[in-house]
Amino acid sequence: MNNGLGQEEHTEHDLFHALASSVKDQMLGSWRETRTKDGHYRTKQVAYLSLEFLMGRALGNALLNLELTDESRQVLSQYAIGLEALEELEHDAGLGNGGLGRLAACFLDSCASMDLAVTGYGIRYEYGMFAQKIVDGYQVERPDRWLRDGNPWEVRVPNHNVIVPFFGHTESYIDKGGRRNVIWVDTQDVMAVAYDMPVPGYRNGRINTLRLWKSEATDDFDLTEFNQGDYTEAVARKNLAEQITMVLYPNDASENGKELRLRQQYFLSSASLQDLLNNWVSQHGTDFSGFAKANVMQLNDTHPSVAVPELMRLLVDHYFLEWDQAWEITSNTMAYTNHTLLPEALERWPVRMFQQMLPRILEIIYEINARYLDDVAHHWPGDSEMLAKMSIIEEGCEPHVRMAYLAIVASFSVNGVAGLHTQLLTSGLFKEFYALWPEKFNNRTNGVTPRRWLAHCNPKLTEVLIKRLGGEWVKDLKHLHALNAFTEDKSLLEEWRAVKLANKRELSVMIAKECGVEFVPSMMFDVQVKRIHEYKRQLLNILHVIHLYQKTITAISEGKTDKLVPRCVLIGGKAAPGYAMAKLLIKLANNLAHMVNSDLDVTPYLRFAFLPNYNVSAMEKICPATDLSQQISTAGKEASGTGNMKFMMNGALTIGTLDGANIEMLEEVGEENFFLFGLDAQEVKLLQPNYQPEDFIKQSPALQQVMGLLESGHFNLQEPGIFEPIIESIKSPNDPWMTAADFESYRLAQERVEDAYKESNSWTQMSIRNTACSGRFSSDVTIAGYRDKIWRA
Ligand code: 21N
Repeated sequence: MNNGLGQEEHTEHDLFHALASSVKDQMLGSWRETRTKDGHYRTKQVAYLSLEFLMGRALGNALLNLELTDESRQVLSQYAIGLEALEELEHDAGLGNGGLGRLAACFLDSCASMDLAVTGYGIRYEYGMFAQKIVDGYQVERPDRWLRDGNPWEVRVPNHNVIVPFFGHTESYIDKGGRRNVIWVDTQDVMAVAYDMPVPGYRNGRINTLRLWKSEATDDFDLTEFNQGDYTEAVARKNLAEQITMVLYPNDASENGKELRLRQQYFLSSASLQDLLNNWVSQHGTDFSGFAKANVMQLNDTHPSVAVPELMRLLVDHYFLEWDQAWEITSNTMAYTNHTLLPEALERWPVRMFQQMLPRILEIIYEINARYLDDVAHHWPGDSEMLAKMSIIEEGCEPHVRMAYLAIVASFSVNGVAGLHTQLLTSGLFKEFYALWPEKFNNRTNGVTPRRWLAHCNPKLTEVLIKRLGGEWVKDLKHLHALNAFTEDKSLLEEWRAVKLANKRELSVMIAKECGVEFVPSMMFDVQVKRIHEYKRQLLNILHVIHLYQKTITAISEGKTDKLVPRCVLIGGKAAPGYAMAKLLIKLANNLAHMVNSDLDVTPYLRFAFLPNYNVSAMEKICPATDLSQQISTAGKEASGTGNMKFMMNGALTIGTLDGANIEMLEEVGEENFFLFGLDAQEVKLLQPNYQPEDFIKQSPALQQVMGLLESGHFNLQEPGIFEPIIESIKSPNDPWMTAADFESYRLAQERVEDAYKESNSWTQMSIRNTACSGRFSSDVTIAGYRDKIWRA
């Protein structure tokens, strides 16, 4: 191995870069071969279009997939730093908010590992997801300049530059053949420069590509302004172009409506489609008759759905296809994945914004809409209400473009991300579309890659698994089922317990460092890490910690502490910077943690920490060390969840509601190995109209006590009244998340957890069964579904 590590390398940081660069160099040959092979279009090419790719670190994953871990360790043995420590020096590529972005990253790993020709297209944000600091218990956001020290993985490929137009206006003319053509003129052009990142498959020689676009000013920008002497104006415009890919929007699960966001979406969509068409033309010329058979674009939510009218524009305006021909191609290449049912997350852009920024695109959307509404009129003759309801344009004093409708109309496939989610889509949000085109709708339950989320992040468990089962499970996770035969094997139980304990020890080192709280490995580790959102109900968890705190104090005063099951509770996650309630929940968690951890009578039984800056790399340490995974969203609100699967794979037990993929996890592992509680989606919907939280509070002495302590100001002695909005939300009949309604059921489920945890052997057996039954949640299974049922690749 050409390790590239010269004697002159001094800092550990240089060493990281040297190793990473050398690993990348070793991929270059296979990378080129993969490109050449796929360039011949023998198999279908898939473009996965996403505004987010939450890749995390690349080194450990690359070494695992390329089978270079041992060799690297050897090379490093002559230096004073271990491989794990070196891996820690890499900045996370935090180019995503949460589940949707991380799903895209897991999918890339699965596609490469399953030898599929899939290219990820995204944005090379200069600033990824913000870094979260906690100051006085409050979240403070810090910019994440992840490229500061350079990115050893990326390759700038300027020969793939394309130009993306903005603003201007349209004109039409009749050409020599008598055809009316449209040109979009006086545009402000932005250059898209491709940066490629390698995506190595698991030990199969394939290296796929993640192509990230950076916006730059075009070289000949504003020549007229220069000539008129407006030098400074012209240079200032340069910044406008470069702003587009400056920063990732950090509002997960809520639409934000900012103009710059729409510019990012169009920039990504246009650049990626131009790239795909350029590739096609260089191979086949301008005959597009075979294009739809050879290409498919998977839209990761509606964020890149402006790709629909953009593909029409390129085919009609640039390559002069007839509308019907272009529509045939577009509607046979687009596939749309929906990730949420929350109405506040559905993207709607003001028509006025399109008119200004993308005038040609708006014309095309109108044309698509007019033709599609003809179909609607045929299906529901005389029903003008239905026309208004299903129109891509939402009328009103400020008309909007409904992006989900645009995506559905143009796609041959629309999928949800878990069984319940898809069912709710077809029976609720999109039911009229389902009536019109039932054949478009399908479910693809999410998954996570077992390479990163088991083999890489949990080497100790991996060793145990390999010893018992061999290594096939890394490529086919269903093999883990064989573990079920070993649940009576005493030596396996011993090893399993020892691995969990060692992982808990490692996590407690991190928690001590990041939170200043000592987590004791012999205590139960109870974890909820995910974005902070009311629907995910971190509040329910916090209320339960308050209950445990009261229960512990009572037990101490009554001398009955022997009944307590000692536990360490961890919450982590980021709040969208503009989401006041989510930020207040973080403050409450931190104040509560301070109260709990400073009571030395309590800490033998209960400890509580809020982990700052939860991200992909933190999860790699957290999920192998977790005993109990909290998946407690209000039923019907969490589309799928994917953290739930990472915990299950690593042998955590789940306390959860019948929501998202939890339902399928429960199905796989059985009720006896899962702590189920709460209302189901239907019950939530039925209760909603006459919900009386006060009734639930009255019926639960435990919740009454918790509310009493919260309302007394016990957790905000120096800050009177600050938690009023939280207290109000629990007591409001309009609380859509119904926290009070599920509290008692949750508390009882937590008691079942304690009883189960006391029986160390049977707990370990349950843990083994969870890992054994997690095979269905490999993203390889999910991708096999996309491949066979959507892509036909
Ligand atoms: C998640 F700011 N959806 S993260 C689901 F405008 N949507 O909640 C989860 F740029 N993000 O249940 C599921 O497992 C996961 O997807 C994978 O399917 C997420 C939406 C979003 C909205 C706006 C913006 C950014 C992201 C912003």
